[in-house]
Amino acid sequence: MNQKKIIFSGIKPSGDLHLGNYLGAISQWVELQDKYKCLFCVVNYHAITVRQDPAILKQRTKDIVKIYLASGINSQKANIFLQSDVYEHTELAWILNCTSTRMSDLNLMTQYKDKSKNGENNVSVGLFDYPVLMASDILLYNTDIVPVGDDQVQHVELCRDLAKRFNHDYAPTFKLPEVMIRKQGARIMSLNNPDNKMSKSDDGDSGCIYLNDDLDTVRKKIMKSVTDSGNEVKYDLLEKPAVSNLMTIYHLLTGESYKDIKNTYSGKGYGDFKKGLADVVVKFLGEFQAKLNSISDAQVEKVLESGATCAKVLAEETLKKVKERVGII
Ligand code: AQP
Repeated sequence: MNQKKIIFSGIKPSGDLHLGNYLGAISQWVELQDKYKCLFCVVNYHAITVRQDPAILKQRTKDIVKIYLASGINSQKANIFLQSDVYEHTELAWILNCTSTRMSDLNLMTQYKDKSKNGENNVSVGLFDYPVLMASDILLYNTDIVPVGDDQVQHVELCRDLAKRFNHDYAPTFKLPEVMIRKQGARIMSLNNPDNKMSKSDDGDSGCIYLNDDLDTVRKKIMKSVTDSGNEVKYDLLEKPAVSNLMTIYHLLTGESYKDIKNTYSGKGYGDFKKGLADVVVKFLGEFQAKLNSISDAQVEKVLESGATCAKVLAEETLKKVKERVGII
């Protein structure tokens, strides 16, 4: 029998989701659900690596499930579940911490370096260790492919290294997952600064288009976005990183090629292009938010209950094997 390959990916409820999360990750997942066996998780234990308001965290966790559903992820085809409903994630992370992870591995992680640059005294051990929990998320399900934005590539590579080390030190146990990133949209940049990625925990939110932003705010953010020197609308990452980023958003939401976008705005300048982009994003978000508002809390509960039950079957099997190898009774 030709078994479907397994896909795992997740998003942490550490803030409201933005267009980068949607274009870099979720929209890609929607395309994959017909071809692969997919598990899409809300990784809420990752969110508490930085301080969260408990009530907001609970709400955001459920809101992400609504976002998955509104984006077109079909819970009949893909398994949607919460990380905290399957305790095997945290248990495997502890085992991998002890058996296969070196401090030197985690010291190399650039995301940790970026997030702790204001001083390690205020940074949790969890933030340092979170790539190991992410490795556990992936390895528990015999994952073949991990579709992510490009900020997560280094963490998937670490996951492969930990799996190889465990397989070598004990016995073949884990499958080695491959990373999958989109050709375009793997790193949507801030509207204020094309050197920084659009991020949930960005200081100030004007560079970030949130999926739940009101539509007037979205229009204003786009009209205020930084552009590059000159006035020609063309895709050129070196000379025009800001305009190229805006063109990527336009391209991904409309399906129009960069060449067609350039031709449409030829001789018109940045102002007209931004107006056109604002129309595109507002249309997309208007429709998206209408779908989002039609999803009930009861629907979310139901999806999560069956998602956790299915995920647990796979996770238990892997963890049992791992504990056996390590000698944990
Ligand atoms: N700007 C982005 N462009 C493309 N993809 C992105 N992703 C995140 N930002 C962009 C992808 O979205 C998925 C979920 O990410 P996450 O929630 O696990 O955490 P993250 O990568 O750290 O995302 P944020 O928004 O930057 O969150 P904070 O600010 O809380 O750290 C991943 O596949 C990610 O690559």
